[in-house]
Amino acid sequence: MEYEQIKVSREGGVEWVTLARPERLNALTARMAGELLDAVGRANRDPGVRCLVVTGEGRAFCAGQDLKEFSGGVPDVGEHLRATYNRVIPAILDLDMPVICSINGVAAGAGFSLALACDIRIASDAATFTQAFIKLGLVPDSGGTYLLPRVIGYPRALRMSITGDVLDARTASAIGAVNEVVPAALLRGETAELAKRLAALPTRAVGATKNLMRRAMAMTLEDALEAEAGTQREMAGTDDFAEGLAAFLEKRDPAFRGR
Ligand code: LHQ
Repeated sequence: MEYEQIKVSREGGVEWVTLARPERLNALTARMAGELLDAVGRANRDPGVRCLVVTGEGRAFCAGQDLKEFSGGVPDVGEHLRATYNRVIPAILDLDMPVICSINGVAAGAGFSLALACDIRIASDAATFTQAFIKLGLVPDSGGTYLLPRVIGYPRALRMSITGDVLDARTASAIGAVNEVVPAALLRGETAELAKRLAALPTRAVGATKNLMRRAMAMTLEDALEAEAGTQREMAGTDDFAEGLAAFLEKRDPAFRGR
């Protein structure tokens, strides 16, 4: 698939996916959602990719749905969501590798949801966050009702969602909406460094940890213990476990290969 609205580039084991409609603050379109889905699927099938970074070009991360696309008439919004973001968000959550969202500017509406679907959020000090939906008379979508309460807790998530208040990066960090905040000029370098570190991890165990933890949120302890036992058995058969164990016994750093 030819990409028109995103850019994809590889640095070592790290795949950078950049939303690339800066003149519209990287607002999402059906086309962009299709491209994101394609890029995520390709990364997951490529054993050379062991970490994915999502970021935005220009001064914004993502302003959510491109509202100008609806100037000629609003489509069946339910069908639009099912065909677009409802496919992209689970694809990111299900990626068998760590996903960093490098938030370079405003993350609004579905753009905020996109950031919430990633595993680690690193933000520029110029970034802002808003559940913009309510200002349009809409409810959070693209996983906003599911992900935000899990990330920052129900009371804060509900308040953000019904007020549409804009959080600055420092506040977002204080309440756990982002993992870290760095000066804007350092964002790319800090993201690259973190991504490189994550890409050197035992990728299968990282992917399985994501999967287990997400499922465990809706499990009993007994079921979570059983799921851990089954997955751990699988992990104990990987090359990376053999390497991790050998490195420990030989008192050296492990060299994981992601398999
Ligand atoms: C935009 C957008 C935008 C188009 C800025 N679209 N052009 C909902 C409904 C149905 C189906 C599926 O999904 C969804 C999910 C959603 O995501 S709903 C939420 C949609 N997003 C919003 O409501 C956010 C709207 N934007 C804003 O509130 C502000 O633009 C933010 C806070 C993002 C940034 O504010 P500023 O930094 O002051 O920038 P600006 O407002 O001056 O915008 C710059 C340009 O970007 C401007 O265009 P212009 O031609 O006037 O220079 C905006 O119109 C355009 N833009 N967001 N979502």
